Amino acid sequence: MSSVLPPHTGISRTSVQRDHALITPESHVPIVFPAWDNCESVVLISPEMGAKFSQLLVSCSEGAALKPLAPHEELFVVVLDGAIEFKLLGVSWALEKDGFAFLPSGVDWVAASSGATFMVFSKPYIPLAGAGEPNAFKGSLSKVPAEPFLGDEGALLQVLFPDDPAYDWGINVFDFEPGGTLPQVESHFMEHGLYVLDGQGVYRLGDHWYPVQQGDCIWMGPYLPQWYVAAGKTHSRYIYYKEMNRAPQYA
Ligand code: UGY
Ligand code: MN
Repeated sequence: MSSVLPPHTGISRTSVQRDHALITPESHVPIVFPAWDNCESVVLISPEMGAKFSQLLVSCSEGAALKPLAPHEELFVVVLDGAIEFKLLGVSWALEKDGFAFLPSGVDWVAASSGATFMVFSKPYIPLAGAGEPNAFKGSLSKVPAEPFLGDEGALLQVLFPDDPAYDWGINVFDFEPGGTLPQVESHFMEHGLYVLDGQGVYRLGDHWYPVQQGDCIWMGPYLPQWYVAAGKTHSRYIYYKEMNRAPQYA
């Protein structure tokens, strides 16, 4: 996405605070991981800023080859553009735009792409006695049903993970009609990592109100007061990470 900010002014909408962060495209700094050939990654959220998970925006070119960066970490990948093919557990998964996959920790996988932009969420897996092991799965955003959030038709929610305590996190997509809002100012112990897929709005994060738009990323730490209004003339959509199915001390 092109920046609307004038060059050479030192101005950026990026703001990193103790309990939240807004990371906007003009401040992205891509890096190359040795295990990911022909890929550049922007580490949008990481434990370095106080989060317990990571969120990466990855751009791959012709001949890209990837394998797990940290084998103890579970991964969720969603394709924003192009295509990527995963091989794991004896199967091949070809993901195109809107395709997503969950890869459990400890599973050996490789991926190849001739060009793709995708988002990765990852964290160390936290087991729960008696809950079983999470399985790999795949899907497409275009096929997951959207339900009104708390009965509000202006805020539709897609839940991408199975409803199963084996999974210690979830990824959801919110689709707001223009003027749609989160129904309450939320404050909860679970963290969020969020990426705006479409449109624009205003996000309340603690005592700050930030204009946000497609391409922006937000980290919300535990208990951060949060609220959103879709402020543009079109729908706005965001995808977000959330801890699930674990008591606070383990989340
Ligand atoms: O699931 C959630 O906690 C969600 N309603 N939060 C958010 O969108 N900031
Ligand atoms: Mn929330």
